[in-house]
Amino acid sequence: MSGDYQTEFVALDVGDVNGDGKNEIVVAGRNAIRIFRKDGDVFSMINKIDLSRREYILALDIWDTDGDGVSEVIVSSLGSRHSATDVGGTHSNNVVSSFVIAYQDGVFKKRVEKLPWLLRVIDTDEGQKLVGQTLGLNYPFDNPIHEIVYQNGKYQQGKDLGISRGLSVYSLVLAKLDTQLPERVVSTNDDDYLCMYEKTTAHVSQLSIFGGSVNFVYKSNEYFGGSNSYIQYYGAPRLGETVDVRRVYINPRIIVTKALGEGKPRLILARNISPSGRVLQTMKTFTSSEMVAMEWDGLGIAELWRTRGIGGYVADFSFKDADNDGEKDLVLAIIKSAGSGMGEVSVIAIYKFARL
Ligand SMILES: [Ca+2]
Ligand SMILES: [Ca+2]
Ligand SMILES: [Ca+2]
Repeated sequence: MSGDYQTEFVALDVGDVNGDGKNEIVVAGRNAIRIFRKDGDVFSMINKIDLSRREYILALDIWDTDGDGVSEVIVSSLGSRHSATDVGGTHSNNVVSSFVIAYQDGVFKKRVEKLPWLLRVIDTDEGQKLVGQTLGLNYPFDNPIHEIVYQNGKYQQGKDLGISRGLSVYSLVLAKLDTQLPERVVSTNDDDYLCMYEKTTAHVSQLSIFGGSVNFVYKSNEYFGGSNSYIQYYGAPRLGETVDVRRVYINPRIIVTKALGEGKPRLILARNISPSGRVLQTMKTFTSSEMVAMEWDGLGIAELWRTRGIGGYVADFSFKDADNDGEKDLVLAIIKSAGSGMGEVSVIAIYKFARL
């Protein structure tokens, strides 16, 4: 466990971002990125990159986009066309302004900025892919999800991955959960249920009645994910409502992993727990959480294990070797006091996988 940081962590990932052969833990707040190193019992911050107050970071991934052996920091950010106070505010002011930080000549710098996609590195049956989704006009996640490739010094939109429009790029994977199954989309939906869909370019609203569509193959009974991070947008007023400003929450990532010596993939998910339930769309207060592993049991996606309750809200997590001992660790960005009005206190927790 790291010390306390008086800020709200929003995203975390692990990888070798400076090319020294060891992994770092990279954590984003709303407009700063911190790079940590875990060496034995010593946990230290080796770099902090302060960004403009106009940035509003939504997500972060570590991945080697150009294949040179050193990973880049891929950051999804919303900028504002207007004042900083509008950032993350009304959708009409939102403009996606993502960027990639690379280590060059001994310093971390923005390699490219103002990328138009909400970006995520997702697990697929063919390995990890960088994917992107432009911001939808009526609903943030209405647009198709494309692979993003790095070619000739530029990030470019590649092929459409056949993921239903309407699904968020941030909380999905493409997985063959059993050898007999095709690769399918596994995603936490807006209501925080875990869903599985066949690949299709149809909008998810056309598939959204479970059992009513051959493409909608599974929906969980339990909640997963849960987030305090959101994009606001204008939607058509619903019956009985006058306010048309909506929030869509950025659900935490889903990770696919395989246990050693086993062929069957499993999903690792965060579950943030709110004493008030998930009723109030505009106020989610999570006071505790747990990490859950799930696998396909032939009928549905069943729980394998879960951690003990965690005293805080999990903003993001990674399952990579964070302390460089050769074994993967479950690394969590935890906010201990989200929504308390007392100011945020964040910590990084590392669970040694052997102990799970
Ligand atoms: Ca390194
Ligand atoms: Ca690289
Ligand atoms: Ca480790």
